[in-house]
Amino acid sequence: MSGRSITDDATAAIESATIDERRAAILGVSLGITFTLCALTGLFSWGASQGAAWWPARPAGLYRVTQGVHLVSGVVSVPLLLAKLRTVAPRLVQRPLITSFAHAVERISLLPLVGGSIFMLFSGVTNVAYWYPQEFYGIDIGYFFPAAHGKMAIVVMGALVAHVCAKIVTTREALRRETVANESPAETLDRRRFLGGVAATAGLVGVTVAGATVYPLRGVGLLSARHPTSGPQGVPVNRTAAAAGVRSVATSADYRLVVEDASGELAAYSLSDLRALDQHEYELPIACVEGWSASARWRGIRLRDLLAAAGVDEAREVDVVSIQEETARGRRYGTSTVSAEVAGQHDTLLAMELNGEPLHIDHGFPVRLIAPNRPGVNQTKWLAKVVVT
Ligand SMILES: Nc1nc2c(c(=O)[nH]1)N[C@H]1C(S)=C(S)[C@@H](COP(=O)(O)O)O[C@H]1N2
Ligand SMILES: [Mo]
Repeated sequence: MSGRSITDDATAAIESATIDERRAAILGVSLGITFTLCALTGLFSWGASQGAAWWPARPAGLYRVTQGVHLVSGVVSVPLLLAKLRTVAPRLVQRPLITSFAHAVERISLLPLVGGSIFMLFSGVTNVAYWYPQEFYGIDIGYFFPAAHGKMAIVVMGALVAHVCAKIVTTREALRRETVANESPAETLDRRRFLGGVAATAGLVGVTVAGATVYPLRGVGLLSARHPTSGPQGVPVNRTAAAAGVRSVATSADYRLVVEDASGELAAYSLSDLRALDQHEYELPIACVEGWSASARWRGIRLRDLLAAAGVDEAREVDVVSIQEETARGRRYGTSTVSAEVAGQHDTLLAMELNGEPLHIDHGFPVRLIAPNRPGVNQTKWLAKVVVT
């Protein structure tokens, strides 16, 4: 006590945050950034896969970037969230549980925030790892996880906004204070080690999953489910022809690509008919919702040329329908809608070649759709029909 008055000590205490406050604030701000990035890119992905009018046809590689950011920001959030929960855990059980109305609101908003965040990260990471359980103890749960991932995002973002409003003042103050109350040098070291460890873990998982989409990092893509250059013709495969049950129809000599509208069939093309049409080659990425992406050279017929050949004048909205639709397996992937804007692009192709070779059956032989800035899920393989809507 020598030389310092009580008021000095009191001021020092006021001017300083507690160890955990500062830790929680730093982790909170980091999570705020990763969650916001993840939510925005998730919204883009949802809009893009629904064919929302606001999702642009160009630049061709935009979805690959936004979905890569979605993947990395989501995965990096896992260690950040664990560290944050670890830091605030003592406070969650602090007595009295509720001190005021505002405090009660803040406590209650933690339930959807924490529970929802854990669900989001769990369902996201399991999707990336291709764990799509469709059955739970004999109960058909269909696409519960992918569907709930989108719905829960709204709950979590709402709770996050409420949480940020409730915490912004405390957080700002905890970050502004330079000293931490009653902290011994050993504790300072401990705090820095803890945060340093979290940052290193987050960086490490971030880099290893980014290997799924960033070419220079593919060597360290240990945690990525799909290596961007693995698979036939140097491109990963999501669902094989055998898994989709399309092998025999796709390789049949009777194969025809049919163009139809509400009035019925307008034209039908055999493989040699298709090969006789003008071919064009472009470099376009396949970018999966699971975050992996790969660039490739695609060669085939422009969709707009095919429509013109079938007597449909302008670029029109069409549905591209896979052989898979008729086998009724994986209906979700069997059809996708191509907007008039996308159908009119010079590089929206019905591809028949990939990286200089005839399209491999697992990549959609005989014909698949490939279009700029389109989520992989809508790059429909094994086409049977083009339906003018
Ligand atoms: N008919 C059909 N098309 C499909 C799929 C599918 O399961 N069935 N998977 C889609 C998904 S999710 C992706 S990411 C891309 C992957 O294309 P690739 O297997 O040639 O890499 O194909 C898309 N086209
Ligand atoms: Mo995908």
